[in-house]
Amino acid sequence: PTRPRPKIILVLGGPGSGKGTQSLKIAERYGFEYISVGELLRKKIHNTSSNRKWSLIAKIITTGELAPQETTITEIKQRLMQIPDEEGIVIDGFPRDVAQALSFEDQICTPDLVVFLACSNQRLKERLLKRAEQQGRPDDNLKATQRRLINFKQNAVPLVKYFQEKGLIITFDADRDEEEVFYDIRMALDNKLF
Ligand code: UP5
Ligand code: MG
Repeated sequence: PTRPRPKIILVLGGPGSGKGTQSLKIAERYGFEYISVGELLRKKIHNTSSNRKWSLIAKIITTGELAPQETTITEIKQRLMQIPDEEGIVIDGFPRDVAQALSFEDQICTPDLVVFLACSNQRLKERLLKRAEQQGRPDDNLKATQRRLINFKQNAVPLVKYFQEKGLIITFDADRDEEEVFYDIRMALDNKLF
């Protein structure tokens, strides 16, 4: 018999909402593959030197704006093709808006579940500031952070509504402690996916 296709879980939320943190926990708990789309783009930039297209994308991301949709989807597709037979795949930080959600469904598939990490602006800022001190991603500067927050605010409501209408999204209060958030995610996933 052919294997069923892997379960696809999208993890969405503002910058600093804990997408990476919670996605990794999901991947570990359920033995799923993990893809961070931001990381995918940053790695590509790092490994592609003196290429006009990717230097431009590097600039876009450093200012906190979104990379071109088709480029992002192409990268996701390529990454998905490298993944062997998996039970599930957690995709962190994609789609960023409704247009991207439509393209994802068109070109890849309809997700099985969307996890939305709802976080107050104050918390998002605090966490990004703290991480900037520890690691310092190129887009963790003040200006880019503001841009990321604004873009997120603009796109989040229609995006959440889009997945809500499809009955695919679950919202979690992500202002809380990492473990508390994950406990609720785990309960929801056990219930919805298995
Ligand atoms: N932390 C996490 N959870 C916590 C909790 N519950 N309590 C206290 N602290 C908590 O967490 C952020 C920090 O907070 C960490 O220090 C963590 O320990 C702590 P993290 O899990 O890293 O949050 P995350 O939501 O992943 O934050 P991130 O900054 O990665 O979100 P962004 O959405 O900004 O980053 P991403 O990598 O997804 O995208 C970066 C850029 O890439 C975008 O701005 C865009 O330019 C580009 N991009 C696209 O163009 N298209 C895409 O599809 C994707 C990305
Ligand atoms: Mg992240």
